[in-house]
Amino acid sequence: MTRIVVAAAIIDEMSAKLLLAQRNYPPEVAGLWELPGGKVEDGETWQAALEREIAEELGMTIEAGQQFGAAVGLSVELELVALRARPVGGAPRALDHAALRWVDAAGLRAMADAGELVPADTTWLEDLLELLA
Ligand code: DCP
Repeated sequence: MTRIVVAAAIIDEMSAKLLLAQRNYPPEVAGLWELPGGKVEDGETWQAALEREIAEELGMTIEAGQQFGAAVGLSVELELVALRARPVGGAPRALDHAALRWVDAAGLRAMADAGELVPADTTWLEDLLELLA
């Protein structure tokens, strides 16, 4: 059975900035930046899974919303989907990542152009730029 990995586009609406997280592992993607998230557990909604993963990895509370963009097949077993999210409590901390960064649309495009995003997440570039516009 396919397992779903959910990833969060956490957008601060006041500053129109998106939260990116720099991966520590595995070596192929270490140093690259992603929308943070993780695997959905059995019986969990996508939104609940994402809220749990973000609390664990970033120590912050979010409200997860609707899916946007296309789903990305990562392997035979894993499919990656992106959900919109709103920060509701706490400042993010890199508990599981190398670093965190808030980027505006120009910053996101510059990082994509420089090849600094995790490959799968580049699928959502145009959708993310629209969310930040
Ligand atoms: N992934 C991705 N883009 C994201 C989030 C995840 O391409 N924005 C990929 C990386 C992994 C898979 O999804 O191949 C699972 O992501 P996790 O961060 O959950 O991977 P872990 O290595 O942490 O898995 P585990 O939770 O089993 O340790």
